[in-house]
Amino acid sequence: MRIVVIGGGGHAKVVIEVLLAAGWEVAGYTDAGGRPGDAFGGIAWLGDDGALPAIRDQGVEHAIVALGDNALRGRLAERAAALGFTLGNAIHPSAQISPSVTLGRGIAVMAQAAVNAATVLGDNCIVNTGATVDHDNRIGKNVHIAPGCHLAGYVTVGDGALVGVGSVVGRGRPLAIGAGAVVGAGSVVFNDVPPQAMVAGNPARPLRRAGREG
Ligand code: JB2
Repeated sequence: MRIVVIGGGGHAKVVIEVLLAAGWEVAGYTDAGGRPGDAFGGIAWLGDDGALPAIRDQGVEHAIVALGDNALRGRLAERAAALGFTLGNAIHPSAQISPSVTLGRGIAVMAQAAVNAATVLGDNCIVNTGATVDHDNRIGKNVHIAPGCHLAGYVTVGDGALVGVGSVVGRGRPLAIGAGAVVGAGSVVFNDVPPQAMVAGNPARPLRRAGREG
């Protein structure tokens, strides 16, 4: 199946390699800052996002937004869907995903990640390299679970939240990270995090309010 990648930065490099490893045919990528002749791993820059309608007309049915910014990823995914693309999932072959997991669309699950029983992954979320998401989690839309995070069972992560690299979340009973919240790298989260809050440390404590877009 053919897919176009929206974004051409660091995250897109990883997504392109995951797609290729998973057997997708990558038609190319769009990027706001590309130049003619740009390519990564043999995958060519096709223009900025203004090229997407023509790419769709050429028969490319799938797209994935490969940008780390949660809010921008969500907006561009909506635009791609409005152009008639089906949002595809980039799941690395080494990722372990339980058969009872519910997957949305436009999701990236990177190498060595694990997602356990009865968890739900929302549209356009990222479960990054080596992260583990245990049973009965509810991961919202446009969430980023960064590399090396570990989420215990019954964790809810609201839309647009970022759980920073190497964080540990869970307390053996339900715990909620609110929409748009930011958990700083290396944090240990034992308590609920309010929407739009920014927390960090061990145990994680509030730093300040996050911006409107998390
Ligand atoms: O509207 C846009 C747009 N705005 C910026 N459409 C498209 N198609 N591309 C856009 N861009 C492009 O996103 C920029 O021109 C740039 O090439 C790219 C962002 O690249 P960067 O490497 O700065 O960020 P990233 O989102 O690919 O990766 C971040 O998030 C990842 C999860 C980095 O922090 C990574 O280190 C991280 N692993």
